[in-house]
Amino acid sequence: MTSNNDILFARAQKSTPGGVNSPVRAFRSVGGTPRFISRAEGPYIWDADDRRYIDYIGSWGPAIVGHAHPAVIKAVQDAATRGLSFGAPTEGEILMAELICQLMPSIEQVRLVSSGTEAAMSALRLARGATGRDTIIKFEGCYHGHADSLLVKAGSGLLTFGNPTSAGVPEDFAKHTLVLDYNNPQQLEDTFREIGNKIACVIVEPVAGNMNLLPATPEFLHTMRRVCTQYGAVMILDEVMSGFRVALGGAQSLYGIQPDLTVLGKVIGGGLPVAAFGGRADLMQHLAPIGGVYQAGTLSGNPVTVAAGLATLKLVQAPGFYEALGAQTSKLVQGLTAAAQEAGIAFSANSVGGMFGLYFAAEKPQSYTEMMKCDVANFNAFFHAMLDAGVYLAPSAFEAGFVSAQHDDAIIDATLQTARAAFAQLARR
Ligand code: KE4
Repeated sequence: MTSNNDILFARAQKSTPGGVNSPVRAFRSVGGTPRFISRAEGPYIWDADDRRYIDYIGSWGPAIVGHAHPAVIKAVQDAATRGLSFGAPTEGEILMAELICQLMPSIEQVRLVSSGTEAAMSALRLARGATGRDTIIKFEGCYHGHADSLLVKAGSGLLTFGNPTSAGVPEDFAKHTLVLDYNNPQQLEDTFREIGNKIACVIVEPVAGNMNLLPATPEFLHTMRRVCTQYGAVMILDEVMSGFRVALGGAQSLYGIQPDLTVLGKVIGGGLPVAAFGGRADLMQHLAPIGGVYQAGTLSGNPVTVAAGLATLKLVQAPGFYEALGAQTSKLVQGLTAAAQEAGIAFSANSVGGMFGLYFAAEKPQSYTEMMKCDVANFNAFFHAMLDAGVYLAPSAFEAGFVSAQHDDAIIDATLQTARAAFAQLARR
C-alpha cells in the first residue's frame, strides 16, 4: 500500500525543489521518503499515514517544552486575535528584549529578526561596520545559516582564504572568510599573531551541533576571548542552537565566557520564526537608525512570534527545568551506549543539556576530522530501523538530536527498547 508520505513527496517535488523548503528535510543523506508531519504534541509527531513517532528533532531545537504546549498555543491564539503584524513597535518586543538581556547578561542590547541566518548575517555586518575590518574567521564544521560570507570552506593553507561551499557565492565574498579548525587554540592564536589587526570578528558555535554534537574545549573558547580582546576583534557566539538549550544562560554561562555579540534563534521563538543578535551596547549603537550599519526586517519582532517566544522562555525558567532536561538526555545517551555495547556495535554518544550526539565510532570524536570518520552506513541503517519502529532521529549522521521536557522516563525507556532491537539488527547485517 503506497504511503501518503510517498504520494505527498512525489507531489511536493513538482512544485518545490527537492520537495522541501530546507535541504536536510529531504532525507538525502539517509535515503528513503521524508515523513510529512500532520501534527505534533508533547514528545510525539504524526506523519501523513497517521503513524506516531517519538520525536528527537523537535524542529531542530525550538520544541524544548514539547510540541503544542497548551501555554504556548494559548499565547499564540491570544496574540493572533489582536492582529498578526503591524510593522510598528509593540510592547511585546520590549518584554522579549528585556528578558533576553536579563537571562544572558553579556547582551546589553538586542535586535530581533526572523531567522538564525539573518541574525548571524547581521552580526557579521555589525562587527565589520564597528571595526572597519573585512576579514572574518569561522570554523570547519560550524554552520551559521546560509549568508554568502558563511558558506565557505577552508582554504588550502592556514592563511589562505576560503572557497565557496555553494554555487552562487562569488569568490570575492569568500576571500574575506578564513576557515580554521574547531578546538584548535594554537592555530587560532597563530592566525591572530599573523593578521589579528585585520580581523573583524570570529564566529563560533560554542557547542557545535551542525557537524553532529561537538562541544568546544574551554581552552579553545578562552583563547578566542583573549585574542579577540587583544587585537580588537569582535567575538561572536552563535547560540542559535545552544542558547536556552544547554542551559538557561546558554553555553556562555557554562563556559563562563563573555562574548561581544551573541546570535540566538530556535528556542526563543518556541517554534515560530524569531531569532536575535545582541551584545555590547557600544557595538549595537552602530545599527540603524542611530548608526551607520543598516539592518531591517518587515516581520522582525512579529507580535505573534514574540508571544510564542515569551511563553516558551517563561516555561524554561521553571525551577529545575534544565537539571531535569539534562538528566533525561543523559539517561538516553547512557542507555543507547549500553545497548550498542550489548550488541557489539562500535558506538559512542555525548550530550550537553538537552542536546545530544550519536556517533558510530568507538570513541567520541574530538574534532571535525575525527567526526568525518564516523560510520555513516551504520548510522543510516540505525536511523531507518528506529524510524520504522516509531523513533524519529535527525536524518543525518552529522546533526545533533534534541530532547524536550515532555520526554519522560516512559518515553526514554521506550526509545531504549527500540534501540536494543535496532542495534541487534545492525549486528546481524
Ligand atoms: P536558520 O536560518 O535555519 O533559522 O538558522 C541558521 C542556523 C544558525 N546557527 C546555528 C548554530 C544553526 O544550527 C542554524 C540552523 N540549524 C539547522 C540545523 N542543523 C536548521 C535546520 C535546517 O537547516 O533546516
